[in-house]
Amino acid sequence: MRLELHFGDITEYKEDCIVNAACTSLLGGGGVDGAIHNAAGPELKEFCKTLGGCKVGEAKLSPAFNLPSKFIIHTVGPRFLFKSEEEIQDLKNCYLNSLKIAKQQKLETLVFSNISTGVYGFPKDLAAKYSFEVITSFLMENEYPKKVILCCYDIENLELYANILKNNL
Ligand code: AR6
Repeated sequence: MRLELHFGDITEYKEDCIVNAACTSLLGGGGVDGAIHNAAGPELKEFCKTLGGCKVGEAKLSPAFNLPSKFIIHTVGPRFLFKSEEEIQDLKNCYLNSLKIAKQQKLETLVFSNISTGVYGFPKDLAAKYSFEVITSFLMENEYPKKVILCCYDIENLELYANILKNNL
């Protein structure tokens, strides 16, 4: 199985790379971003200052410093404001661009947080559906990453993905 569903804290994973739901400055914030910056330590913020920010839908790589994983991909999800096609495409691009970095870097395992489904208010059911579509089609066409873990931190996301997996795998 190249796709796994987990319930847990992404900062505790010891894998090649975790994916952060960041903000455009890449300098930290609340939610999973705050948890990752806290656990990685102040060096992460210093490194991120050199990255020149990140646009919505794009993704950038950093070391993971004090975290057990090796790398962090920071991607900036869309706010769900206008329920527009552009916002949906931006969310898909977060997943796609993170997967492309994992492929370029030959990362074995990539652990995704549920991008945009917290502070940014993207409906969890839609985010689960679109992320599942992007991840499964990428895995079918590419050797790397070898494995993707969907790391849920709330029961609603866990149940939504569990239903999708049950119906599609
Ligand atoms: N491990 C795994 N998932 C987590 C963790 C954790 N430790 N903590 C929260 N989540 P959010 P967004 C889940 O708000 O909606 C920040 O301030 C959480 O349950 O972290 O993309 C940034 O700086 C939710 O499902 O990210 C941005 O300004 C998911 O992470 C803004 O929030 C995403 O929720 C980004 O908002």
